[in-house]
Amino acid sequence: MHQPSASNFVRADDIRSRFSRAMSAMYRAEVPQYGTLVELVSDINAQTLGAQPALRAQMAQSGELERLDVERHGAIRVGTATELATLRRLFAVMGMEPVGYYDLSVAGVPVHSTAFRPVSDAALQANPFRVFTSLLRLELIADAALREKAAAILARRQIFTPRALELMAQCEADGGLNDADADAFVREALETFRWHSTATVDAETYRALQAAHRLVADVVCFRGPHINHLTPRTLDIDAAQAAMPTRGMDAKDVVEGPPRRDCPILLRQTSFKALQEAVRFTDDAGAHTARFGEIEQRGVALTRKGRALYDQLLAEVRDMGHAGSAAPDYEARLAQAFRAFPDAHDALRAQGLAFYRYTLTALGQAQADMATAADADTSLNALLAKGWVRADPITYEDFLPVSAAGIFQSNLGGEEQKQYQAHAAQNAFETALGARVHDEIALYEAAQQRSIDALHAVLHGTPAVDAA
Ligand code: OOG
Ligand code: NI
Repeated sequence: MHQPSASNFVRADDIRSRFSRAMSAMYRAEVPQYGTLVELVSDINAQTLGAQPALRAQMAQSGELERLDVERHGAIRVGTATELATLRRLFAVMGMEPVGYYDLSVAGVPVHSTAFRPVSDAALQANPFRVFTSLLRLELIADAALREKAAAILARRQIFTPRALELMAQCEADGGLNDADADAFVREALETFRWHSTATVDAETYRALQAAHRLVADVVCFRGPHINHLTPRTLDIDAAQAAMPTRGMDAKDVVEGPPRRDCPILLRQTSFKALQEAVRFTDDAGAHTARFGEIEQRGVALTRKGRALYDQLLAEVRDMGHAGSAAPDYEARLAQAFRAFPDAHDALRAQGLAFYRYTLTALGQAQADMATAADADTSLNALLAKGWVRADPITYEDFLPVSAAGIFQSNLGGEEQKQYQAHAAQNAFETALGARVHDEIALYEAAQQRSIDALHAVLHGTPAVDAA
């Protein structure tokens, strides 16, 4: 009988780091073009850091420099509630919790999604790796016979190895995994995300499901939810986008998300289009298109007010001429519309559009040490004005539904335009998941508030609550 002992447990953050490293190595071996993308990003990051010594110094100081080359996210799609709920348990072993609900049906993609990610400041700092996880909405397949067939095919598969299931249960029972078990867990978990070049269905079934939607075929016809992309962080996404073709990559047409700005907000993403790969159906040879490579650049997290402004401006641009992001002047229109979004941190903060982490400066610490602070005006604005406190942008750790739909398109050859009469079904998603998802904006709000409470605890010995 094994003797669990908390002191021997590997930290969940470390298991997540081991897992993301193993995924990266596997995906580079499986999709060589992804390795080319990683090299490109690393070259562009080196150039950017070379040209901006201040950025390099700041990143070195915060510890970000050493983590620059670790992957930031990946994505998978599953077919059943049991698969989703078991993934929740698998990711929990690595300290990843479901955050956010994304309804992609509005964009013509028959899935809804969450992101499994670390939640605490310390865990995000240790390794922010996340997995965007989509659940197929079989009810959106119009043909009842095909829908039932898809459900029956999915019901027959087991996407987790027996040992992975055992280790999840062991971790839940004991509260952790020791070093050898953690390594075994990573090895076994990896099997779920591996590519299978043999489909579980015949060519005709594949074609019928593909006609319902290409993503339906992708989810239903294989033994597991192959990882469909990984995403490193770039320091200059426009330069990387421009350079992709010079290294033989077929880049998607536009960078998703906000335009290039002085103060980056939310998330910008682009990818090379999914590759056509040879597969074997049970009766014939064929091809399948699912796997690609993506890059991301993150900015400050927005408040509900900031997010509403973002959504409104983006909708204005996309509604013009109903061309979405396909129109040739998209970038110019995007930049034009976003002039209405303040582009200085002072303004973003003062107008309550973005979240910041407040810390005491050396000057503020000196005042606290001399106990002169207790009598002073300690509203945040006063503290910032006096230079006792600094405000650092809180990074956006989540995804954007319109952008995600644009990234999904890289799988769909661009011509797939389905319309679904569906609406968001967060309750159904959470029932399948077996848990509620975190409200992402509440998490940023709480992170900002923790930083404010910590300040006031130092300045007064008691936490205060004023956030403005
Ligand atoms: C997920 C697409 C969404 C992102 O970065 O927005 C995504 C998928 O293609 O399965 O990964
Ligand atoms: Ni992605």
